[in-house]
Formats: sequence, structure tokens, C-alpha cells
Amino acid sequence: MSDMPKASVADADLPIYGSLGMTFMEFPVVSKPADSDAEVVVSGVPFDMATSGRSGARFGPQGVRQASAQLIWEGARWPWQFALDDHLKVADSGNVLFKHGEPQTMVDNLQAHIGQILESGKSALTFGGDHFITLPVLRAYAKKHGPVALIHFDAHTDTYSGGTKYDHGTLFHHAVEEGLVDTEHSIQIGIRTAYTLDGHPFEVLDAAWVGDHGPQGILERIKARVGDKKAYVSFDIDGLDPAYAPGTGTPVSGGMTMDCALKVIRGLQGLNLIGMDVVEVAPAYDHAEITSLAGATLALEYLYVLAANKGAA
Ligand SMILES: [Mn+2]
Repeated sequence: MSDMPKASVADADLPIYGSLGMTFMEFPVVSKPADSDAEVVVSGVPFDMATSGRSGARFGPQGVRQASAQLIWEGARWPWQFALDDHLKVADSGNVLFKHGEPQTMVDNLQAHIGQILESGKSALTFGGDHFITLPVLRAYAKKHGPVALIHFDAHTDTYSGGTKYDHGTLFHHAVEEGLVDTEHSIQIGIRTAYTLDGHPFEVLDAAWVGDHGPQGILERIKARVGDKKAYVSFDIDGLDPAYAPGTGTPVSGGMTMDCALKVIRGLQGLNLIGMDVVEVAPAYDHAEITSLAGATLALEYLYVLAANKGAA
């Protein structure tokens, strides 16, 4: 499959809608990511057993990949002035394997998978799955890089302490307890559900503040908080308003616009970015692929930022 030509504007014999949509952005498939020449490895984690609301994020990777077929025709994605393929090698390693009904197999296999990617000097772009999948990913990242500065977009802080072992609402509580996150340099954006201030170690830009201050204000706070630390971006799609992301398990009204989110991701250029995930896309509740397309677009924007950080212009 890696020899399969990419469908692009130049391929007059294959219309854009002829894409199989099997991999993210039609990036080549790699079965052994550590052995490939990719700089960024895409993985899907079709796991939603930790969700507390509506299930369905297990189909998130599939939805995002399929929606990304709508983005492949631009040689250089607007407003960037270069083609991503000329500056960044990306491959799709497919979905992480695990045993249905045995969540610990997902935890173990995902951490090992991301660990192999990082040990070979690459970085990871991971599609959930519910947000719990970020915990094994962060374990792998912390093992390689030490505690990471977290840039976390979400309607929920996911720092609740009273949850269950496999719980998409407690992962950042555990991540802090386990020392995976550099809390002094971490920030949460778009929060609009209850959380406890006691012992809460993150800076929070709640949804009202985000709406009042816009992308420029948000970026100023992110840059002041993160500085030059190694930064990991975790984007729960429910950080967006349900108007922009209806297809998710626990939607909350009053969130970010897609325009704002894209400007913020684009504005992360210059930060020391080492990884990203996009989680909680649940295509069964989606309409016209709005949510899957949003997830795919945010991830693609992140890849352009990585290329720009390498000097592409
Ligand atoms: Mn959330």
C-alpha cells in the first residue's frame, strides 16, 4: 500500500472523491514505524471503554481519516505557502491493537507503540478514541522526554480524582500524580464544566475568557506559560462548540469556534512541540462529517506548524 500513488490535483484520472480515505491524508502506511523514514507517525486508537457519556469514539480514527480525504487536494494548505510533503515526512501506522473487553491490553500496547516511535527519534500524532488514551501516550512521552508541558483543549479539565481505573475524566489527575506533566508550564483552554480549584495545578483559560479574548489573547497566555519547554498538545474535540463538533460523547454548549481553534494551533509556531492527539470524535453523532473534518483539519494544521518549525516557508 505504501507504493500506492497519492490522489492529488495533479492526478487527472482520479477525482478527489475517489480517495479511499484509508489513511490520514493518504500518507503511506507503515507497519513498523520505527524502521520507516517518517518524522511523524500517525496512529489510531479505536478505544472508548473509558467514556462516561455516549460511546462511539472507537470510530474516531476511521472518521478522521475518511474526512481527511477532503483535504488532500490542496498542494499547499491555505494560508501556508509551502506544500507539507516537501518539508515533513509523515506516515500512518494504522490502529493500535488490543483485546476487546480487556482495556489493560490497550494501555500496555499503546504505551509500547508510542514508546517505539519516540525511541526511534520520531514524534506521534494520535487519534482517539476517548480521552483516556492520552494517559498511556503521556507515559511513553514522559519516559522519553521527562514531564511535558501540556497544552490541553477541552470542555472538561479531566482532572477528577474520584473516577474509575479506566476513565476519560480522570486521566490528567493520574498524569499529574505520576509526574508525566510539567504542571508549572501546562495550560487548559476552553473549560466550561465544574472542577475543583483545590490542588488544581494547571492554568485554566475557561470558555468565557476564551470567548472574550480570542486567539491573540489565548496565544499570549499559552506562550507565557509554556515558554521553551517541550510541549504536547491534547485536543479533545469537545473543546469546540457543539456547533462545530456535534459528533462527540459529552458535548457542552458555549465552546470555541473552529476559526479560533485553527488560529490558536497555527499560532503555536515557534513552540517546542513534540506531539499531539485529537480525541473524542464520535462519528455516529456527527452530521455531514463536521466533527471528523474539524479533527482532521486541526491535526493537519499542527503538521504544518511542525514543518514551519523546521524552517519551511
Ligand atoms: Mn472533554
